[in-house]
Amino acid sequence: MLTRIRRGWELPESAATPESIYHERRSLVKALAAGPILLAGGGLLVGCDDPDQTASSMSPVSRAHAAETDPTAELYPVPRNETYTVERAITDEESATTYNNFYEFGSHKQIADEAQALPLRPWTVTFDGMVEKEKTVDFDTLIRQMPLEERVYRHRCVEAWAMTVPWSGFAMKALVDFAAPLGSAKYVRMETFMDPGVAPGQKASWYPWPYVEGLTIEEARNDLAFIATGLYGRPMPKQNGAPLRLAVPWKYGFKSIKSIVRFSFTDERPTTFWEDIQSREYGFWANVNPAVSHPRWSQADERLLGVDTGRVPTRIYNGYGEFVSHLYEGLQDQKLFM
Ligand SMILES: Nc1nc2c(c(=O)[nH]1)N[C@H]1C(S)=C(S)[C@@H](COP(=O)(O)O)O[C@H]1N2
Ligand SMILES: [Mo]
Repeated sequence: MLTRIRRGWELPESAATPESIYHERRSLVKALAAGPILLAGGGLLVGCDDPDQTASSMSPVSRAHAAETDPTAELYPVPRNETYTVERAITDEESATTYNNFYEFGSHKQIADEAQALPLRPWTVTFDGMVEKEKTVDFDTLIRQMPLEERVYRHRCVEAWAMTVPWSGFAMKALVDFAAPLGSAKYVRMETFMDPGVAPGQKASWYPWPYVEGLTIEEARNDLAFIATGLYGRPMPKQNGAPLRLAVPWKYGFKSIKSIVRFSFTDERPTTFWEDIQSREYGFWANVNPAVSHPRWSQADERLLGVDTGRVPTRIYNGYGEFVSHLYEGLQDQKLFM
């Protein structure tokens, strides 16, 4: 039996590189003892710190542009909703599309090349559980029924790095209305695609694949909860969670599940991917709070991707308290900030 071990992104950035190499070597040794884990494409599931391993003639950003052949490309750009404009500078596109967390493609940040293997069409989205009528719809049909807009949001990873990016997409509220949940539904559980043939990380059996996340219905209907289908005025790059991913900017980044295939409505709180791995460190709520440290590092400040300005203070609810703090009144006894 493999022991669950800490993975790269569970570490603060300062410690991530050396420790993840250490842990991943250990996990590799254990995994090899349990049987070979040679992956499709000939790679081994180990920390990939060697830049040559991800080098290619075409940068991920160029490939994001190549997504213009996407059948939804003509929908972009979409009008910006200025309600959510933030005071921070927008992160450069190169940083936001080349420094990613997407464990399906590796437990390191340089997964943009590997993620290009993900086939995006056909892509269906299933709505099931406590809904008026279960249904599966084609993404290209679904997106055309949604009120598209652009929102500039801050994103705060639990590892204490942050970015500010223009997402295109639609309010999650519109998707919840489309799903027509029953009045008795209390949570929405979301699931990422499952295809170890294209996503070698999913061959790692010590993770509870597929990636699962969840929100309460009230959170999902909150104005800030957003389903992102694009980035920087174009369809979503694969490495950022194409064709649709969640963006809940008041929560740590791991809540913002990528490449979603299923929305299930339920009256039971779903167990999420990271909660399943390490519930002492990653909870269901995961609201950003600089005053509540992660068990292994401080959450007081953060590093902005792509700039060299030093660390900046982290804010409660990542600065979005005016929109969301009311959701948590009366829940103070719960672990709202992990
Ligand atoms: N399916 C899936 N979704 C995921 C992840 C993942 O590994 N798999 N990583 C999460 C984490 S930890 C973060 S910080 C964000 C990163 O999004 P970005 O790569 O677009 O910055 O995606 C989140 N969504
Ligand atoms: Mo994250």
